[in-house]
Amino acid sequence: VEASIPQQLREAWRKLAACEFQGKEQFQREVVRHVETTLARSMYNCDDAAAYAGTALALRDKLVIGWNKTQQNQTLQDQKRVYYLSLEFLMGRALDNAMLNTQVKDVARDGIAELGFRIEDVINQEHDAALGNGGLGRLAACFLDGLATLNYPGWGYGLRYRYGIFKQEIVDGYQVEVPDYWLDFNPWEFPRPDVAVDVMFYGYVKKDTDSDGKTIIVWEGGEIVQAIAYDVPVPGFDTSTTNNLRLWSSKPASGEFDFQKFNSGDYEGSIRDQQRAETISAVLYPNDNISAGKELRLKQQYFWVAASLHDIVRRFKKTHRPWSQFPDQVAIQLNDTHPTLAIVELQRILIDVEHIPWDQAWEIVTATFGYTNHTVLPEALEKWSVPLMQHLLPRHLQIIYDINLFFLQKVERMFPKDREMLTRVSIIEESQPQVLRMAYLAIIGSHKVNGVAELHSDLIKATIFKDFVAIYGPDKFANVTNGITPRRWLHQANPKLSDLIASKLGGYEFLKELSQLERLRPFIDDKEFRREWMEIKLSNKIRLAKYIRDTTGISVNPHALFDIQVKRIHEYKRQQMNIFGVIDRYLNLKAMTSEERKKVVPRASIFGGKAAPGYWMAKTIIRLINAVGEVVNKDKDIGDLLKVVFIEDYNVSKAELIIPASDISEHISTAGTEASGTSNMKFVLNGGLIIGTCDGANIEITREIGDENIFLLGNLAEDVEDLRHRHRYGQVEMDPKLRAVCDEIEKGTFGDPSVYEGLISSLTTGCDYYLVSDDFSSYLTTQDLVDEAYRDKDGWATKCINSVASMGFFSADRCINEYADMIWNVEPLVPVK
Ligand code: 475
Repeated sequence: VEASIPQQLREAWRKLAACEFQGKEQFQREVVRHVETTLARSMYNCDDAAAYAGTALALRDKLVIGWNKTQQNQTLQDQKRVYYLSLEFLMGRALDNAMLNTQVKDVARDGIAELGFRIEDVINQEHDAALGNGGLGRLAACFLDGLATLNYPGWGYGLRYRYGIFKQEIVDGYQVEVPDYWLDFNPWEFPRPDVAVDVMFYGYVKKDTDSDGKTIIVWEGGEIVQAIAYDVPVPGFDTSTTNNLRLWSSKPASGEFDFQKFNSGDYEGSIRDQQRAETISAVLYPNDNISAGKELRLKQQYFWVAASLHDIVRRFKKTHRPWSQFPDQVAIQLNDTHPTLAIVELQRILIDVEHIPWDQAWEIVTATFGYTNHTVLPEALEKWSVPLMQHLLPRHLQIIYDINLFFLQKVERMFPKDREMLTRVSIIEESQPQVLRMAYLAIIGSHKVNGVAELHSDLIKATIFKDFVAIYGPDKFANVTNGITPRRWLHQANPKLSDLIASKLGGYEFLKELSQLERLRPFIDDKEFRREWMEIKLSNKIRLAKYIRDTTGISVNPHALFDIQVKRIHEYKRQQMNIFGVIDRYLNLKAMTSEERKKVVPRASIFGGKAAPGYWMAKTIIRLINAVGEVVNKDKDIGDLLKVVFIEDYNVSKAELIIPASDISEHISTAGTEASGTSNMKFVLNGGLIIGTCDGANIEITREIGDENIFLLGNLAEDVEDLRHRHRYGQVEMDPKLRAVCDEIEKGTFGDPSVYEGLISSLTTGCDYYLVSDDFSSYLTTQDLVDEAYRDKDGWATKCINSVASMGFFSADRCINEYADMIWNVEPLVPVK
């Protein structure tokens, strides 16, 4: 590559472009410079917010240098890259993570203290980047951290929503949604006005002839919206590699607004187009595991996919390679079916724009894409209406028809006479109106399909994608069990535990090679080590108890058993079973004599999580949790023995506070419904135990840590179908304890019982689809075992430490390496100095 700086001057340039601070003083100088000049403030009006801004900008300057070098190196090395397409990136806060990954936190803590601030207060000023709903979006964020840490040339592509997931407020026990305008001050993004892509919607398709007289297909006459790139640096841990997350923002293609309309007095009309265009990237759809099928969502998907592919193709074309080499240079991973149109868009570019024959083009396409499935819930499987697709993307619909035709021809050759097979596997479902089954399109257009935990990967092969296994053979389907980044979820969230582990293992290597946690085992019998370990747990519980008291006024005893369930509120996750269990516990306590009560293990039941705004049952569950809290927490008979807390607005930064404080956490989905779960891994890695069903990654966690270290309960996935059948035919007697809980609610103990009618009828007339009544008694017995185990403090500590020692497998790094080997075929690069 050509450099604009002459050879003889480059050394001087390099010296000035250093990735690190030259000590504390330089850090301080940079912070003060940014506060004084970038923000135009002085020490007389520098508050925590300004100190945050100064610190973030000082650090950002350093990140950018590593980022530039990485990008230049990746261009020079010209190796295969991986692109992770995800509609959600739930990044959380960036400052602490950037300080830790670049190892300047100590310098920053001291430096900022001498300027009059506490680093914790500064860190707490940052707004979460909450461009995601839950598991799927946070997984994408952990993957970016893993990719950068392992020096893979890997980019994320997403949407730059103006509003991330809503903020949750609890008013009179109910969830209220408040918009999350997070872009007020965001030092972590770089607008790239020069990276702009025109994206077309609507229009018509016509046949034409080119200059050689060949027939070509032209899609034109549509509405054009412009995609502008915003880049976010993603620093790896203990490496100079800083990868890129590119987020697209929408704006009108032609200037700011319509001058003609403006001049003719139609002021409102003049900005209408602008608003229409900007609406595309305005807001994240707040549904987790639900597909709403709205036109605007489909527009978001195509807008993002078209801009990203244009970018990827442009980068490839700069290398002047033949098209056949595209899959040797590019791997694209589809994070669920949300980006499935990328398959169609690449095929369109290859055949309509590059004029490559269909078969050759299709070979390139399928060799490029991999598809990850994250859910088997029927309501989450995306199906787009054919008339909507026809209207919005007429050329893409034609291509989908052709993909389907060639696919069905192949299936017919394989299974002659099996007409039902053709109906079952067709991309088009013959409903009114017809709909497109996006998961099928994703399978057909990818070379590998994976689930996210063993059970889940087996289930998709045996159920929703069964026919496709028969067609393609089992090798097209793989499992990559999810993982989490130990940098954020141990080192950042639980610095004391990370430091203790490092002191025993002789450094922080384990953060890059998590299986080294095994080496903790010899210390298990070391009394002092165990004491320090449990001391740290207590201090994390005190930290959370203080937060709870400050925000809710509820005081929880830090010595109580902290029982935590934090995740999206969903019927399949069964927060309902948890709160019903809490009511059962309350009833038992009320029935005890004061002597009996003395023997009880005090418990704090802590909940957190958002409900989709339109999800009535989920919102009712939140209401019930708060109502139970109101009654229990002020009951003088109960005191410290039971507290019920709902933490408002659960998000990534709150997870960092909550997870290290758990004694036990709940992962109690109906067997076969939670694809993996990732918070289960985070809790165990932080020295908490779990109570859970045989579902998702719980099963593999059990295998790794041993079944003596986990509290498993409930029916198995293989029994679910049968149980549901029995419910439908009224063959299930309700568990008496569950009946008693329902009666208590219906009596009005927790306020107007009509509020909770839906919750109760779901178990009775609603056929109890999530099988709460089938697992309830097992759940209660298992909770008793938890109490019993917690009484034995030493035994408990042994379980916790043993479990942490066995968690190496669940690192996002292991997971990324599996994707790289099995699906992407990409290699890490040697990072630049
Ligand atoms: C699973 N979101 C977790 C996690 O693999 C798993 C679907 C449709 C529309 C909008 N959002 C979605 C999901 O499907 C999702 O978040 N799935 C989750 O993916 C990572 O650990 O078990 O529920």
